[in-house]
Amino acid sequence: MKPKVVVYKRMSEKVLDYIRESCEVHYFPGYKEEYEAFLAALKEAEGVLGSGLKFDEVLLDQAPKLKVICNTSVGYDNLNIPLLKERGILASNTPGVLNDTVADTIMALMLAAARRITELDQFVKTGGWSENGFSQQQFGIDVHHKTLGIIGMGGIGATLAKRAHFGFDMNILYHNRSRNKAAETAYHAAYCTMDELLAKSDFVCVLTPLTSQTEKLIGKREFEKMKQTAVFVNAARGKVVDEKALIEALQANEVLAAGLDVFEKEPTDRSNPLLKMPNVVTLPHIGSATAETRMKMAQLGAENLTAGVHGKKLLTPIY
Ligand code: 8YV
Repeated sequence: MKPKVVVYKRMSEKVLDYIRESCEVHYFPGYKEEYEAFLAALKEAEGVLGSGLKFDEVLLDQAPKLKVICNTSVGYDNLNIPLLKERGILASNTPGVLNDTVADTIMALMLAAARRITELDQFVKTGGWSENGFSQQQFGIDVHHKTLGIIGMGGIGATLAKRAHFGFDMNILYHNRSRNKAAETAYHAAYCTMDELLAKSDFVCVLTPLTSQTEKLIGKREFEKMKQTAVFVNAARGKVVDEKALIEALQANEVLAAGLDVFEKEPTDRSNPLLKMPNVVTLPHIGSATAETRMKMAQLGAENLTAGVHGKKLLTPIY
């Protein structure tokens, strides 16, 4: 008999067929709408594949046969790792395969915010571009040759540093729990304290995972330390930033602009003041969302899943 697994995220038939070769797949791409059936399947499941669902004690109690939880994301703030370890449940994520795509997204946010791309796009589309051209008030700022501060120098951070260093002649500063010697050598990234990074960077990009240590890592104090001309980019998790402090910093012109792929509450409330600011470029948490990369993430997740339920070594285990 094939082991039962639950897939709770939309996946291509190709990936589902790969899993079906060795598992009985219970597929709930819209699990919230069919939660009862989803819970019933979870009761029998030995493996789970998807992203974002919070596996807390209550949910884990509903899944007594679970051997492995596979995230189709690099972040795993949805998982309570000590609890999973205690219960002997394995876990995997999808590092590496999304580095290039997320780094591309961050460059896009930096460029869009600095060069006012979305604002000027609206200007053209709403007929603001007249015979008089456009005003100097609408000029942006350069990205090239500026200083980029990266908070969290893991795989995505280093891939961003590569683009910024080689493609845009940027000077790279970084702050991280540990030194990233490879990025120091390859992209001349200079390790510095958080305060030094905040004070010297023209672009500040936060890329840390969300943990109890990084929650609200960037708040009032940090925004005050940044240059008034700084562009702030968050492609990590919304909760790494004190969103109220970001709003206040933008309102008080303590920073110039922001590029945000993530928010404290997702989807965002339409009442969120950030959505009304022309100097804030927003995306709906799509850092890794290209057809090619999401396919790679799903396939890697599927390979971890089948390995885990068949007692084999995970390809990209979290622990
Ligand atoms: C997604 C991400 O959240 O990998 C991550 O940590 O933030 C994104 O790629 C997404 O869950 C993919 O399904």
